[in-house]
Parts: sequence; structure tokens; C-alpha cells
Amino acid sequence: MIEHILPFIKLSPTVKNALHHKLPIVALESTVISHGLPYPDNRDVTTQMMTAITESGAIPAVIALIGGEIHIGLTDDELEMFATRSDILKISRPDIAYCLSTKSLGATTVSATMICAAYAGIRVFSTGGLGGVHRGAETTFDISADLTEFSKTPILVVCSGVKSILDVPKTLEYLETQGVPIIGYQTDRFPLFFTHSSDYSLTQSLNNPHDIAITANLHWELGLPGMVVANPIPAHASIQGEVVEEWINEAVEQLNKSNVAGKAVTPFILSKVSALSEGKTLQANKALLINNARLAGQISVSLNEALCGSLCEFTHSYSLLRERRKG
Ligand code: PSU
Ligand code: MN
Repeated sequence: MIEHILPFIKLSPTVKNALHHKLPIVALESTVISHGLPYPDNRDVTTQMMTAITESGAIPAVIALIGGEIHIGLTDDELEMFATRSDILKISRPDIAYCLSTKSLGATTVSATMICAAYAGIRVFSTGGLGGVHRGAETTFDISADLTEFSKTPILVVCSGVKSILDVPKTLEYLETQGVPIIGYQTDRFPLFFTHSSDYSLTQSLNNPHDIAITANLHWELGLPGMVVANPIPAHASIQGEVVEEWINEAVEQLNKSNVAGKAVTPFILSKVSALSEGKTLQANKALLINNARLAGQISVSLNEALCGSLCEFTHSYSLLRERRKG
């Protein structure tokens, strides 16, 4: 399968070199840049996440769709473009082919980033929060494609749980049905994004990147696909659950009064909550993104030794195919 997909993939020189030398790589999504955070925080925090990954000993690779190609690793100008332009599509699993065939600019969500990272042989991906089961899903059926992706694509996603803008118990039930492991990093509680702990207990908890890497490798050796590592927001940046809940209830009320639906729901609630909190949630969001990037870098470094053979093979066939296409 990989052979057919390679012509659609454009690796940045840094990522290409990293694959060639079997260095650990961490994928980053672009929807959080284009639809999740305001400018210039979106650009600046992405740069800080990349630095955190580099400091952990891994190579960062922001993923986005540009001009009919899946870009793995962006230039500074491309990052600036995704941080500033308002005409960028939000791309989940169903939208990838359309975005490529129309040569549109596409920011990848968690589901699409997982798919594209897997094409390139990347196994670790860092983000802020997963999409999930929305409040009221029993009537709207609004359940993020992120959740089903974990039962299909072998990627480990480091995140800070989900925002309580979602129906958290239903999201956890859904992940369980999809067979998705959720490993709490140094915690046995599911973190709620802005809030570092919750009443939802986890059955799996590991205390260091090495043990997570061993478990992830075993998961994939067994032929099982995606997994979640839930990394709580650092305590100093955590906001009390009850406080966040008030902002969220207000945002959901505004949503219900509007005619916003579908893909626009998550960005709508995110920006309302940010405004209601007078920027406090933005600071928390940035802190957890950087913290997750650091942990993902460490896990990727630990995993690297166990996985290196397949990456080298990929890079070789990638180079051959691109040469053939150009010629
Ligand atoms: N949750 C956040 N911030 C985000 C997103 C989710 O706290 O930016 C983005 C991610 O890209 C996620 C997507 O994959 O929203 C989910 O969107 P939807 O609920 O429409 O599936
Ligand atoms: Mn949705």
C-alpha cells in the first residue's frame, strides 16, 4: 500500500534526513494551528513545541495538506500561512482525498494526522486534546472521527485528555468500545485538558517514557492499532474544574442559540471559552501543548531502537519513487 501513497507525500529535508538516519520523529497536527488557537499564539506555541521535541532528542514534523501533497514537516513560511490564513479546510479522515484532488490547503485534525503520520512510518504524535463525543450526541450523533481512528491506525497520541466541552463519560465509553488503551502518565485519573485531574479513573498508568515505549511496541507487535497517552496539564497551569465548567456551560448555551453545526462546533466552543476566560484558557492550552510535545519526544526516543528497521526501508523506496515520478 505504501508504494501507491508515496508519490503524494512530501517530506521536508529535515524529516527526510531523520527517516534516512532512523532518528526518532514526533508528528504534530495543523488543525490546532489553523482552527484551534489565535494568531500569533498558534505559530509561537508550535515553535515552542518543536523546540521541546528537539530538546528531548527527537525531530518534529508538522503535518498539513498543500497543493495536492501531504507535507510532513513545514517550512517557516508554510507554518506562518497555516497560522494566518482563514481559508484553510479542516481535514479529518473523510476529507483527505478531496483536499488533495482539489489541491486545497488542509489542516489535519487528530484523525487525519494519524493517517498521514502512519504513511510516513511515524509512530508518535503529540497534540492538546482529542475530539470526542459531544454533549447532546444522543440527538445530534456528533462524535469525532478521532475516536474511531484509534481502532484503525497504529499511532500513539500524547494528549491532555479531552475538554469537558465534550461528554466525557460517553467519550471514555466510546474509546473502550473501539478498543483504545488510555495510559495515564504518572496518573490514574483521566485529565480534562485545562484541569489536571478528574473523577474518571483509568485502569492503565505508567510512570516513565521507557515503560510507555515498551507497552506501545508490544501493542503494535500484537497487531493492535492506536493508543492514547493521557498527560495531565502541569499543576501550576491547571485551572479548577468548576471554573472551567462555568465558561463551558455559557459557551454551549451560545452554541445552542446559534446555527453553528458540524466541523465548526469545536472551533466555536474553543474560541468562546477563550474569550470568557479572558485568555486564561489560552495560557493553559499553550502550557499543556508544550508539556505533551516534550513527553512525546521522550517516548519517541525510547521507541526508536525497537522500531528502526522499517523506517529505513521506507526512506529507500520513497527516494526511488520520487525520482521515478520526476523523471
Ligand atoms: N480539541 C481541542 N483543540 C483542538 C481540537 C480538539 O482542544 O484544536 C481539534 C483537533 O484537531 C481535533 C479536532 O482532532 O479538533 C476534532 O474536531 P471534531 O470535533 O470536529 O472532530
Ligand atoms: Mn463533529
